[in-house]
Amino acid sequence: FTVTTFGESHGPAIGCVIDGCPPGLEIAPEEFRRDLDRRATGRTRHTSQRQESDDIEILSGVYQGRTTGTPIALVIRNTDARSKDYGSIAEQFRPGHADYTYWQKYGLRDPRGGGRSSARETTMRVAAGVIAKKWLAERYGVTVRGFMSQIGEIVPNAYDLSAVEENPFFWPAADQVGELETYMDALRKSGDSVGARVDVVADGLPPGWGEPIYGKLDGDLAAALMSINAVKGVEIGDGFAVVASKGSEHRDQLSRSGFASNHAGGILGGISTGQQLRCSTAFKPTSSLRLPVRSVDIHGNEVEVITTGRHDPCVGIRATPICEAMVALVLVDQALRHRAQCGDVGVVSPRIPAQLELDAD
Ligand code: EPS
Repeated sequence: FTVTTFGESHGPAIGCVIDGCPPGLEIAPEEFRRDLDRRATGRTRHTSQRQESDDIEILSGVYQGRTTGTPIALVIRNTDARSKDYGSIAEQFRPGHADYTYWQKYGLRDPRGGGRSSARETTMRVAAGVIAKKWLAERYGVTVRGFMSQIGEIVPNAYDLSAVEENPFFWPAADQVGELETYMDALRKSGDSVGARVDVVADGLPPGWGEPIYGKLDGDLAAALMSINAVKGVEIGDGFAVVASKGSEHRDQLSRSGFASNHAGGILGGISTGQQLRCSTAFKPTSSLRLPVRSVDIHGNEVEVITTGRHDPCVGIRATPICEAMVALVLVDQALRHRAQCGDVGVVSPRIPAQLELDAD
């Protein structure tokens, strides 16, 4: 199950090709709507105000509403690019932006909307993720859900997943939404940006997905999540907190009724345990700011850069569906690989209880 995307933020269209999708999955263009809207710009005042309808066209791989097993090509036309916004910085490097490395690597770049390095690229990851999520749910009953777990210094005071879709931040604590709105309004007015953390949990995984050494489930998740623009860190389970923990605390004890805790995040030795999968992704603050900053241009002159136009004060606000999509894509791939090698032995194991549950005590 491989996905490649194509297109630039201000080109005529963006798209993706999904190779290796199992045949027979029912999929219709309208099924992409919900997740594409969750990720899109211009839906609330807390994100970039670019207005794209993000209507998907299915070009191939689906016949009479069902996947055929051949490559699925999806495309979305860009309709609201304003390339003049980039006129003044076309030859300048925004500090903290891929402008600099694209130029150093290729010696040329499409500066309009950041071209390929724009968050617009993530639209097609989300579209591919819609197919992955649907297959996981239908074939294995696996659900993949995300939420924002930090914005700046603010952390949730509760983890209520039913609150997540009821606010523009994917925040799991309803009573903090007002505080977040005030924080984001002040940040936007100041012209600055802030980072964020997004968690994803996947439930219903059988034990056995993932390869023991090369192609570890956690390795694939880290690579997939790290490949999202603006990501600077990925954690699995307790993540970097393991550094300060003792082995006697970290080990997840087993009993006849399952694991007593889940510090490992549902993965041991690169293979799913059958517990909830937990991962966390850190997004840096957006680098396109209207606050002036020192830099150089492509000719080596020192310049002051001011970015105008429409930008996200916190790109992490739109990242929850993107992280969900990347996790779902990895899980589909690992499910297919596991099935190819072992059949569905991980679903109904002949050796141990199939689905270990957290001990109710
Ligand atoms: C982006 C800048 C803005 C965002 C864009 C990401 O685009 P523009 O400069 O064209 O107004 O709106 O995000 C999207 C269009 C999207 O769909 O995610 C940037 O600098 O990365």
